[in-house]
Amino acid sequence: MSVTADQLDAYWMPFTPNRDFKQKPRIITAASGHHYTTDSGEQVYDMFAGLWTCGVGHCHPKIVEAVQKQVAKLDYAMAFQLSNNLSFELAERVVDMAPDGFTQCFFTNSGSESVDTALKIALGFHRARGEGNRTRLIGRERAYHGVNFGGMSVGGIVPNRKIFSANLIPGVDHIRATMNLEHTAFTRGQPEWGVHLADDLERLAALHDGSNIAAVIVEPVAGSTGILPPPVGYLERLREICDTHGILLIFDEVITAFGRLGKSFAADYFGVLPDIITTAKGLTNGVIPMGAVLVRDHVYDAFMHGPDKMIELFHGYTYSGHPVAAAAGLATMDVYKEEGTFEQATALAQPFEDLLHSFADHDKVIDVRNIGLMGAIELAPRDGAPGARGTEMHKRCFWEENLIIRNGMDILQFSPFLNSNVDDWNKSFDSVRRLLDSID
Ligand code: PXG
Ligand code: PLP
Repeated sequence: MSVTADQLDAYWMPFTPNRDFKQKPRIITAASGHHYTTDSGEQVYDMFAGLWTCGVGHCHPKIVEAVQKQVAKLDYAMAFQLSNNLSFELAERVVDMAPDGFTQCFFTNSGSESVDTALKIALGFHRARGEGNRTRLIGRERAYHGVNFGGMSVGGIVPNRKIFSANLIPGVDHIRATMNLEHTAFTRGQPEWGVHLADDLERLAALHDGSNIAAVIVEPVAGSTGILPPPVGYLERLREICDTHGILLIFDEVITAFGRLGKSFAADYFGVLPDIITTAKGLTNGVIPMGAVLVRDHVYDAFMHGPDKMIELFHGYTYSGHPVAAAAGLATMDVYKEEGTFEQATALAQPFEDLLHSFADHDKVIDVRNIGLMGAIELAPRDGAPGARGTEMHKRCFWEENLIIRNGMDILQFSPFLNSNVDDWNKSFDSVRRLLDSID
């Protein structure tokens, strides 16, 4: 069942060079477990677990069954002033998994919506406490926080911001990214170098006065921009500075939540407690779009004043807490527990690290980085053609090796399943090496 050439036109694809793609499309028609089926019937191994989404594999029978049952029972119920039973159940389950003190869960439909929701909650929190002057938001260079206006503004990816530059939200500043190949190349896990970069936040607090800053948002491990594990002590230092100045700390865990580092949340993995956590992706194993913002009690409590018939937060989505998505989420939480998914991920982190770092001495490789089940191999760019080598690797892995990897410019990225088989990885990395040896 292939897409015909004239059917390719109407779909404006996201984050894709449309004209190039449509000359030679790569189209998936089915998936099961760790493999996709292409429109030409090939089985392709998925080394990206969807798009960081499908940690326990594609079309997991338990999640499929839950969704099928739910869609026939309750398709949708009005989300404002009314709700469905499953959204309450899922909120409770997620909050139970979260670090101590996280008591509330606000549902969204994506990571981008989770980020904009979290930023709005941060602003509302301060205002509710009589600190409406705290409006400044701090992000970080190289950060990805989705594509909505708030997330784009605190984000630090230049091409994503470039054409919107005049219309980004005002009052945003950025601290520096934590990577510097001179100091951190080929580090396994967290680099020893770079804790001082957290002091950028102290500098911004001195510049603007800390009392004007609402929140700082960081990915505990920067994902999209090529896997940047935080320097040792860095997240702890951010927490300290936030405490000194009364700034809320938001961890954007759209990628890192639900087992990617072998724990429920990166906050647990690093032992650093933020005030707000944003999630999506692994919440439903990618089966139905859904995100969630987790909030600590002091943040929620600040809103719970005034007449109890008043809406406390003027914010929400038509599909917040969608019952079919919530059914997928509940089944996903069951699978994580019953199959010991996070323990599986923990056990796989070392073999994954070893395989990645076996590329360290390759002449086209300038860095290898990893933490948990997040890994990157950074290639030297071709002279005058940055990104060309990485893109060619992605395409040739697909066409010649039946393997999905992702590239951001010349950084090859790997987001393996949390329940991967190491034999599949051995084959996949053999494929990567074969191609790396043969390309220009
Ligand atoms: N925050 C973070 C930290 C993310 O990683 C988003 C927000 C936005 O989520 P939505 O669901 O709106 O896409 C993300 C998404 C990549 C890649 O190649 C990563 C994401 C999306 C697409 C590609 O690493 N992360
Ligand atoms: N635009 C219009 C005209 C709408 O009526 C709505 C919701 O009712 C939205 C945007 C927002 O859609 P959603 O709640 O799905 O984010």
